[in-house]
Amino acid sequence: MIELAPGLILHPARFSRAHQEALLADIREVVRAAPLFTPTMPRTGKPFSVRMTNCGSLGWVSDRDGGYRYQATHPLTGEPWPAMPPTLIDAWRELAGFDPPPEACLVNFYDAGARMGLHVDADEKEPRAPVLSFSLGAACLFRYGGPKRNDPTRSVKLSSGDVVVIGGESRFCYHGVDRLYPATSTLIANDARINLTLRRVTPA
Ligand code: MD3
Ligand code: FE
Repeated sequence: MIELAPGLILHPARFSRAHQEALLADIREVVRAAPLFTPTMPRTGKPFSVRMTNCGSLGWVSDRDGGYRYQATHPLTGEPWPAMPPTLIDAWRELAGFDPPPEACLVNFYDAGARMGLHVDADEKEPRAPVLSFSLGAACLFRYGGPKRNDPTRSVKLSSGDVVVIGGESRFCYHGVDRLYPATSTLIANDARINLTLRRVTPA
């Protein structure tokens, strides 16, 4: 366990290969029921390079007209999000240190060229709950800074099986994914990466 910053805890290789495979199998089921969609930026409509889906009672979405938000249904199918698999609820109990269960699991699918610009996760209304991040597949270069966009940043490589717990002072800090590293995992084909973030959205 490495404290990258106050409240930002990295657990390198926290999940075994077998557990990563089990998580991936659950996520493939989620994607079958709730296909990946391409979010777009508020106002400009510029597409993200990361595709997304969700499971749980709420899911994070974004589009030009509605902006960033959580909602109970898939933006394209209109169906409720699939249930959160027990593997994810169990992981939250083990790692979050926060009692009420997560409501959303945002699934980020990065193909080889995808990235995620610096941003803050501020659409959740329960600031005491941490965000849990699980990395699967290709490694990435992750960047994190402070609460202001122009605070200095540091970088760390996140690999398949790593868990990051984001809480305390780090919960509302800027962060992003600069790039993926090819040929770093055999879990997912084509040098792709999947990141899962578990979130409590409504006040406990
Ligand atoms: C640090 N995802 O979905 S997860 C996101 O790897 C997101 O896909 C990245 O940022 C990814 O919003 C990073 C790790 C993470 C998540 C939230 C944070 C790190 C964080 C919030 C504050 C500081
Ligand atoms: Fe984020």
